[in-house]
Amino acid sequence: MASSKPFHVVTPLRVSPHLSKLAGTKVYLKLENSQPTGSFKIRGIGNFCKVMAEKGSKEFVSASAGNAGLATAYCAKLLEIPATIYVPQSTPAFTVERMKDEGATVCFGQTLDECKNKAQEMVKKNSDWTFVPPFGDPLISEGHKTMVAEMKEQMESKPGVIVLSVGGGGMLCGVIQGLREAGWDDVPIIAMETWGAHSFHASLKQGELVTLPKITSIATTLGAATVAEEALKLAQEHCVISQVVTDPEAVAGIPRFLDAEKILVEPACGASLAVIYSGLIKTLQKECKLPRDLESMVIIVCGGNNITLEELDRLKDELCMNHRMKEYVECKVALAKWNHASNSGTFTASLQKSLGACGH
Ligand code: PLV
Repeated sequence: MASSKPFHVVTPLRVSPHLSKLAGTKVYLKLENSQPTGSFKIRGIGNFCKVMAEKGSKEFVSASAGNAGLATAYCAKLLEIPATIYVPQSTPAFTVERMKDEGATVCFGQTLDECKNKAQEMVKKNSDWTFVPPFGDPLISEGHKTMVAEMKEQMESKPGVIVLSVGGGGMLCGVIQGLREAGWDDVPIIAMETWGAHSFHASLKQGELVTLPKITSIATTLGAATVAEEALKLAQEHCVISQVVTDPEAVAGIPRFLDAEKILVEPACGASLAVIYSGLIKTLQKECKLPRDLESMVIIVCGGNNITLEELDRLKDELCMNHRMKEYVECKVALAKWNHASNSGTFTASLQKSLGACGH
């Protein structure tokens, strides 16, 4: 039965000497990875499920890339309400297993959008069932807002900037609303995404919602083809610096962060860490988008379940293969051009060497 206590816990906020040294400013980590379901998602989803249970919902049906679904399964179990979670095929087996361990039924779709359609169809047929969205509901923002209220309690003064990752923009909405309530309206936000999951960046640039034709990033939990309308609206009212990194940049910091902080995170979270590991913070300071004497920054360590050491190795291999393939194609194009120009049809030693270096 629903209790008055929230499902999320108050997470630690602590300084990272390792990242502070690299950034040249005091870096705080808001450790959302320490939530019971391994990511910040439980804050918003927990609030949503609690309210829906009070309204008499008899079953939860969610569509998620992993973390929102696990949060739904966890809350449903505590509320003694059955849950069905639709996940894209790309969701790792160990995340699916964790959802099942919480008692949920797991079904599959090709993409997150397909999962959403299937889940909503199921709910339409049952009037007392509830669709639990991964983002984009005021009750979800309401839950995510608590992160900022906690920061206010935990910090002596307001942060110079907050770094967070954007998928559908639920966390962004909650943080902006939380900043308003805390009287920290002037704290800028760096909103991080990866190319191939950059629907927020594209929308902000265009000034209207943009739908990506396909999610191609390996940061699958940032893979919302379209962000929530509210996220774009709030971002247009607040100082939000939208930045996009490559998949290799999002992954490169993960082992370094693990070594230094003993915390293993998903690429979705690696995108936020790339602000420091890829030197973005210094570029933003040089471009005067952030003050040079930045007093402090908070990185929301959003966490995530779609990662293990084995999965990290697999991702690194996949990225390396993609990189090699790109180099191979570039070499082939150069070769075709050369052949065309010389009309000799023979391989040059140097091009052969280049192709060899690409592993072909
Ligand atoms: N993940 C959602 C939506 O995916 C999901 O279904 O789990 N960091 C992590 C670890 C996340 O799991 C997510 C969202 C985000 C960041 C981005 O949060 P959002 O969607 O509120 O911007 C597509």
